[in-house]
Amino acid sequence: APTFLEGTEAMTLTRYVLAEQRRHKEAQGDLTLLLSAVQLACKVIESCVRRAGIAKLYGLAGDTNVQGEEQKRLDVIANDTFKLNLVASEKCACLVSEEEECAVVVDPSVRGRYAVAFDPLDGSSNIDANVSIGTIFGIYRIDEPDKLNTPDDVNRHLLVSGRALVAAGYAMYGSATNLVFSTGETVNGFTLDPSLGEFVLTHPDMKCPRRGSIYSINEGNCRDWSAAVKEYVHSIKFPEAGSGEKPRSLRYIGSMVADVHRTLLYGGIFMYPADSKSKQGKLRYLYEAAPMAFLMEVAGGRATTGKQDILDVVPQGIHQRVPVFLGSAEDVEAFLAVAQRHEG
Ligand code: P6P
Repeated sequence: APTFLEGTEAMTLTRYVLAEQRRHKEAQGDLTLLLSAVQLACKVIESCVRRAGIAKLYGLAGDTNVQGEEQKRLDVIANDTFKLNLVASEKCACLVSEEEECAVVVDPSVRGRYAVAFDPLDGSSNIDANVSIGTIFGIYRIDEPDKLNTPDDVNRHLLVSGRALVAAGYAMYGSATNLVFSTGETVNGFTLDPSLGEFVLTHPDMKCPRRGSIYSINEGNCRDWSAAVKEYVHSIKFPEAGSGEKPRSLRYIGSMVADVHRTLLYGGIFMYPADSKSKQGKLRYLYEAAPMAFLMEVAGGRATTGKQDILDVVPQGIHQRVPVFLGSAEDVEAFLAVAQRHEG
């Protein structure tokens, strides 16, 4: 087709979300507008991340600038960007951010009926090495938004299991910029086309392969793993003779969005277990584990703490951590069989 048609044929994220809204007659368009705010925030963060290296060179980001002013670090910029766009959508009642100790209650004059838990720039310690990093978000509906007056009120509404999620997703700032999200029926992946400034549908109806040939874990912690994790990892590195199994490949990027995105596409298992150093593991429930578990389950994968489905956990605090084992259903179930044997 002639090039001028390119921009008109693409299924953009904006068109996709509007089509989703039309498919749900009862929808009033609030989630559409909220997702539009999320999309815009991810585009702004993407632009900041892309420029950070050069900006830092000129002392404009993550350093002191020419006036000697302390520049905001990228994750603070990302947090401010995400928060301000969500508040500006007037669809949020409260926000929980990895960067904010307490929940943020939105002013009643611009309050909506959704709560968003987000990690504005997960993996930001990797940015100087130009490793893929990302934004993770989970969206909940708040039934009585006018009853929210203090962060404790928010806690009561947000300290619920991930089964209450109405949508979740992540943006990944890698060699391309992806935005992967679901409202519960299918998982769809979009890629930012810089020439259009639009996210374009590139991965419709993503399904996590039933089993994979990759395992993803920080082997540097193996001394502190539980016996079950040690046994499971050993079993996939040294398959029994005659089992017909080949040793798995290890891929560990150290940036959750990148490790989960690869697991969703290629299959395998991503693990961040609890260990003797971190009794609850490292990853946070509300804005890392639960949103990724939501996506994995919709895509046909599994996500467990080793004791229960991640989505069944009811967090006790907005920054609670949980052990994470997620990915291909057969691989996660093989780990669970080992874990249950050690529990028993
Ligand atoms: P470790 C990044 O700091 C992060 O929060 C996740 O994105 C990532 O999966 C994990 O920590 C990596 O942790 O201990 O292996 O460096």
